[in-house]
Parts: sequence; structure tokens; C-alpha cells
Amino acid sequence: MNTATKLSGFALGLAAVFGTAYGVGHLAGPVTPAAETRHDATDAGHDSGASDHGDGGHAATATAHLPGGLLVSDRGYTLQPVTAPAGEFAFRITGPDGRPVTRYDVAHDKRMHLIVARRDLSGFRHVHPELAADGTWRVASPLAGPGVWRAFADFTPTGGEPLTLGVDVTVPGALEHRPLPAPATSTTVDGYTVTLTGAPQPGRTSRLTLTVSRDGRPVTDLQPYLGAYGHLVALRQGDLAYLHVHPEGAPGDGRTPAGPAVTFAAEVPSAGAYRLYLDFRHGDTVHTAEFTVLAGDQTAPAPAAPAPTTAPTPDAGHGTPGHGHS
Ligand SMILES: [Cu+2]
Repeated sequence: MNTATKLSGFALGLAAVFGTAYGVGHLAGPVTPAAETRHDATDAGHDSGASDHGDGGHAATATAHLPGGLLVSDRGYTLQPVTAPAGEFAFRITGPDGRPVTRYDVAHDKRMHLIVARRDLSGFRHVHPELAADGTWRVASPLAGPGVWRAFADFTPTGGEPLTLGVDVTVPGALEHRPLPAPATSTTVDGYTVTLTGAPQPGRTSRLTLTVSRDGRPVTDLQPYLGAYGHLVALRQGDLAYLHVHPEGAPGDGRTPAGPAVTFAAEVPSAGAYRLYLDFRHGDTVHTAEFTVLAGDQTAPAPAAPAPTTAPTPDAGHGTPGHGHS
């Protein structure tokens, strides 16, 4: 993470180019028509009037089955990046009345969780923006380097249901292709070793246990982070469907130890490759351990690596920074 932090100064000058972000917005666009197409197909046998499509509740029904994060606009709420000074990331959520939402419920200790990852699943960050009175959320930009990023806003509008909206944001610069790391049951981050037991199964709940050790010794004094001893996000390769995974037990409940194991109940919507990101807090620092896991049919062909991207020759003036993802 240090490298990522170091990089942010470089990246942030480039980050807030939302004109470009809207340029790639069409990447997210097909999701909505696809959902509607499915919906139309379902309705084909019914005598449903075209006027149904103007009905907000109707649209909610159509998208309720989708995993989070695939839509930039859902149930009347829309994620809108706004132009921000260099080094800052800012956005608004507009509500069914078209105005910026200013009232949110606290969930997992915060009113807003902003998660970002590049489209190739590298560079994951989970940050907590500050809300201004006009409904604008601002945070030091977590977009650590060039690439096409997916930004997820995970929130609960007061009076509404929990929602995760997603939008693509481009940070210009030399692209570096990063293949998805191979599936593994152990990883290291910041001197910690984290092991994973259990495997997600499509369509049903599976227990995933992550166990943290350091220098060969179990870590038994994990610190609460967001109301738990760990916070797990899973992103599906291919479309970055966003899954928020809930831990079993809570600090102070008299039965949940502060490590070394943290157990989650996870349900993935389909077979395929997922990247898991475990945030845990120890030594007053939040660390992120990442794993690739395969759900379902293990004989499925490994994700094909795209043809190498042509990366411009590193500019002598700027150099090509290393990339902080592990
Ligand atoms: Cu959060």
C-alpha cells in the first residue's frame, strides 16, 4: 500500500478528469438496456402497457435480482462524479427527486463507503468520503495510477434501501496490463500472512475463513474496523459485480475472538473468478489482503489473458511508476 500511497501524488494530478470518465461511461451503459431487455422478455406474454416503464417501482423490480455495483443509476438514485481539484475525488448521489441526497443512514460505521478497483481488479482501495452540506462527497483520491477504474458507492439513503452504484472513471496514462493473479489460499501483505479456507459456491451461502498470522504467530489482537474484525469485498472478474460479504460475529459480543480467524458468510451469484479483498486492522493500520478464488465449476478454462496492451515507451521526464497493487 505504501507504493500506492506514494503514487497517488502522481496519479492525482491526472485523476479528476471526469470529462474522460463520462467518455467511458458507455462501458456501464449496456447493463441498463440488458436488464430492461430481460424484463421486456419476461413481460412479453403480458399485456403490460408501455407506460409501465416510466414507473420507478417497476424499474426496481427489474433490477432487484442484480448484484450490486453494476448500475450507475438504480431505484431512482444516481451516482454522479463531479469535477474536483487535483488530488481529490468527489461525487454526488442524486435521489428520485433529481436533487443531491444529503441524508444517509450509518451502515458498517459509516454513511458512505467508496470502493475503487481498476477494471483488471488491481489497485483496490476502500475509503470514507466526507459529506458537504450540498450533498457532495469528497475524499483524497484513491485512484492510484493510470487505468480504467470502477468506483462503487455503497450507502443507504435515509428512508431507502441499501444500494451500491458503480461508475467508470479513467485516469489517463500508460496502461500496464496486469493479469489476474492465480487462485491461491495464502497471501502476504505488509508482513502478515493471510490464509483462506472455504470456497464460494454459486447460489448458496458458503463460509469463508481468513486467518491472519505474522512472523509465524497467529494474530489474536485484531482491532475492530467498521464494526468488525474484518471487512470483505468480492468483485467478479468480467463485470466487477460487487459483493459485500458480512462477517460472523462482532467485537464485544462475548463470543467473537479478535483473531486469528475471521469468518464470513458469502454467496456469489455465478460460477467464475472473483477477487476477494479483506480489510483488517492491526497496529492501528488497515491492511488489505487479496485473493483470487474460483466459484463453481473448477474445470472452467482459466481467464484468458488479453493480448498485451501496447504501452507507450516510458516518458523520460516522468518515468513509469511502479504499481502498488500486490
Ligand atoms: Cu467502508
